[in-house]
Amino acid sequence: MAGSSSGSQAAGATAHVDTFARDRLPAPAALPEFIFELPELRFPPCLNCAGALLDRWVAQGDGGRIAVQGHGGVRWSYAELQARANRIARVLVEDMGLVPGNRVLLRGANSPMLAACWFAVVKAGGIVVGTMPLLRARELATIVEKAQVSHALCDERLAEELELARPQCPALTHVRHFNGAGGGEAQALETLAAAKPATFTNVDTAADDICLMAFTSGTTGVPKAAMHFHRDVMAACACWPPHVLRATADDVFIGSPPLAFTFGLGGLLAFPLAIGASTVLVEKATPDALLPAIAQFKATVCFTAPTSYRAMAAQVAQHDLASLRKCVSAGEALPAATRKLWKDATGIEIIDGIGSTELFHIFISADEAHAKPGATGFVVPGYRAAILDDEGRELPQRCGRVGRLAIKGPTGCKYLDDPRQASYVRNGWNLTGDAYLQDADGQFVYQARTDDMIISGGYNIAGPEVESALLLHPAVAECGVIGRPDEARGMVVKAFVVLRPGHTGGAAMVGTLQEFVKQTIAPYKYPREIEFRSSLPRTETGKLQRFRLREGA
Ligand code: 3UK
Repeated sequence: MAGSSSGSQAAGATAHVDTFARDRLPAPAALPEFIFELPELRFPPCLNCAGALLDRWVAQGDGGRIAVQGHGGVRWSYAELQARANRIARVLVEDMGLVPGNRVLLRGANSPMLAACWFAVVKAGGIVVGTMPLLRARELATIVEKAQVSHALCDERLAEELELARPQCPALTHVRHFNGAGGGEAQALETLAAAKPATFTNVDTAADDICLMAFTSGTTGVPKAAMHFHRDVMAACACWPPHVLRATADDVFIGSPPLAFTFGLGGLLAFPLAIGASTVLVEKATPDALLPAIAQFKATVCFTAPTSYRAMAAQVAQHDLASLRKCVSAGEALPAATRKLWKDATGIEIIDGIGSTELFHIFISADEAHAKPGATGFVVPGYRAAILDDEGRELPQRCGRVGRLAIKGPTGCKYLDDPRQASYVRNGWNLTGDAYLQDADGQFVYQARTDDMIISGGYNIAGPEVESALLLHPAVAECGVIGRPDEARGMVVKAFVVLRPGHTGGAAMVGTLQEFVKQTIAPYKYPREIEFRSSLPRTETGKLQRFRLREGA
């Protein structure tokens, strides 16, 4: 299947001495079909993405350009970032005994030092296992066990939970801390690194050697590890960024998603460095921290989630955002009301895009000129998209019927030893778990997660559409809509609403909001129940946890 019209990739010899990850790739028949139609996607057999993202700039004489900035006045050029990564790579290999293919857990909030550690692991042929800063010992232990992590580089300030996990983690034998308070800790990574030469010869990995494992819990259940090759990182850099984002080497990237989340790894590390631009890595990027950081660093390109744009829109006036020119939203559907709030506040049309951990980054998106409120956009060059019916057949293009979104491209789902590979990949397609339609203009319009569709009184109702309607009401700050099981109707539409300051919940507000929804979308979709909350359950990446709302209902 793969190969014929779509081209294939010449295979290089693996550099992995430790073949744990390679041995646990899905069987060939369980892999998605890969397509490499764009000429930029012909990769050499041997490829280390750290060389392509970082070393190449120094080699071509651009080592003096600023690569990464952070709080505390950190401003590293490409040459400085390279020197730091090289020294840490030496610590990994010479002091910590790393061999190519070993898994290295990285634990830290976004920071320049975390970026240096990421490159160090990749240069040394290791496999980065990123972890979200808020994870607890139990979750860390699950990851270490599943990925058989042998090494960890951990921010000193987040060391406690990792130490608590260690008794359950016999595989984890080498741990070093970084970003310490500056005390005389003898084993600090910075101290060890400072004693090393600033040179390192990258391990000559095959383009299809694995360079990272991204853990995804989805909304429930045991975490899955989506594995990506060196070539996948470069493929992502060659598709959405040049065709949709179109940033330049003079841009300064900033945003909130952690580097452990592929949305953040692409948007805040790989994409800026692939074009010789600079990135700002700040540890705290909540809406009230991100706005002043944009002003301070004169950032030009921002990556964050829809709820963050919504919260920031209200505070824009207090900050100088004159530098900002491009804003990217992903992780959840972007409600039309949020797009408008941000545009009214800043003049900037948000670039929405749907991506996934399994596909590494964005595969459907629209640039500013093609942004259509309520739609995600067009398939990104390099990818193909289809909408499948319940039998797995492709619906006619632009027919407007709702089905399952299916994607193929140069990247795709490769879970580490996981039976759920068979649910994400069917007949060569990656099934993202989203219900979508394609409208007459060719734009893909998000409906809901397939398991979040509400079927009430025989109607299919997409919770996010009801949420979008509620968000148009000035009293609504945030909301989440689910189906609550009901004897008579199968399910009833139930909304959980967080009100803006100055508004109070109660029967009158319930009636107002219900009437408002009936006036905005088809009346049968209105929420029969509304419950007021002070906040909604969200993941660390900003996704609404509808399953927790369902449990509560
Ligand atoms: C949902 C969206 C509507 C959708 C991600 C950009 O979110 C990312 O990865 P995850 O694995 O989740 C994937 C799922 O999230 N989703 C994401 N973006 C949108 N739904 N509109 C959107 N714009 O359900 C998808 O299947 O956490 C996003 C880049 C890299 C990523 N990993």
